[in-house]
Amino acid sequence: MSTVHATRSAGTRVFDVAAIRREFPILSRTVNGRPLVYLDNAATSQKPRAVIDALRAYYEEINANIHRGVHWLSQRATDKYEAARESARRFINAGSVEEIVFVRGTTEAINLVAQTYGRTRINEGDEIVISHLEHHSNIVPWQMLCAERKATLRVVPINDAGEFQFDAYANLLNERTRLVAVSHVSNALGSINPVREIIALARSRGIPVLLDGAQAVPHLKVDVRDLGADFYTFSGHKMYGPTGIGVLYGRTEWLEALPPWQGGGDMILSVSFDGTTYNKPPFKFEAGTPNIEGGIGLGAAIEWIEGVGLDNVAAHEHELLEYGTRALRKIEGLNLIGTARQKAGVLSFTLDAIHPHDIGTILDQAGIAIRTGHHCAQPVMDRFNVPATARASLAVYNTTADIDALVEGLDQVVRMFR
Ligand code: C6P
Repeated sequence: MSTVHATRSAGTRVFDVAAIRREFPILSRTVNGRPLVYLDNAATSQKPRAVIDALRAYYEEINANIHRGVHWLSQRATDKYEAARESARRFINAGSVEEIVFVRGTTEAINLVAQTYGRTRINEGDEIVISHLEHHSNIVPWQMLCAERKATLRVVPINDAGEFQFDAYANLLNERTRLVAVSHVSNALGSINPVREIIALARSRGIPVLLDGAQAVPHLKVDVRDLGADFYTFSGHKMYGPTGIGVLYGRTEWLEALPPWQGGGDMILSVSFDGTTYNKPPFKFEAGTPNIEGGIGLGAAIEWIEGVGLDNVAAHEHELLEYGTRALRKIEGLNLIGTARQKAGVLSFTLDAIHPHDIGTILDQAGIAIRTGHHCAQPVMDRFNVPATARASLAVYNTTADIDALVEGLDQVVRMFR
């Protein structure tokens, strides 16, 4: 467990963001001659020393293939990798480690469900319900599946604030609905969806629910059992861990019932030319040598977050979001897109008619990293009649000084274009 950075006593919060920042080596670098201001955390977060050290220690001390070797190194590597699975279980409060499938990331997790649940449970005339807020990863796999299975995709609308329309959702559910797949938190707007209610309604009608948790787990405490989710997906790289590793949580009854997706080593019990028997979950879904360093790094990231405390993360980011919202609203011509009442640390905006790519390029000259474009959520852009937005997204190491730098950078943008 890493250093505890924050404590709660008698209801007061002590939160040492400067100490947290010192744990992220990259945050002390300069970019274009200016101190780095990193506000592109929804795309990927930076990594603390604890994660970088865990990756290095794996290669320097225990590198070996896992689940296969009787030798000492292989056993140490297997133990570390499986300990990370237990950390992931604890992190989202899954019932058992068998419910934690390691995958490449959220995209692969959703595709896995589409290829297993989808191909065996969805037939001609069936319906899948998603929302207008989804990332392409939670749209395209379902479109591909619907084309193959002759099923229909139904889309829950959002309002002008970027909020999920619950009544419309209730009206979309019917006896043909076979799955609800929605984001927990929107990457493009930051809206936090009412997932508890979404799940309760679907499950009361016997419909399973997949939640895309890519933008939720770094920012708020997730308890998959309390939520009642059937499937929950997330990516390590957005939560201070490495790229190329993520988690598909699936309830035991689903993972036992569903067929494997990819075939290969590790996912079998025995193979002969007469047939193959499959391993039990989660290994049934983990063909081939996995991302061992990624799993171990994800375990380190989870321990690091637990050391800070997700309540502290959420409270800090909420304060910053409010500070940033107030500051951006003062800029003439700036239009905040995504003003949901329940919102995570995302500030998406347009500024006059200035193209977001120009905004991003000018900010970059000042060492400020934001994302510009459609954020892999083109239907959200269409909903607000914009081709793209500029998006600043927050993490636990951001400060009000970062927001001030952003505002100063935007003033500079305005000066150049007006
Ligand atoms: N969003 C962003 O800048 P992967 O690439 O598999 O780790 O995650 C895909 C994904 C799925 N769902 C949501 C809600 C996401 O935000 C993302 C990734 C990044 O917003 C990169 S496009």
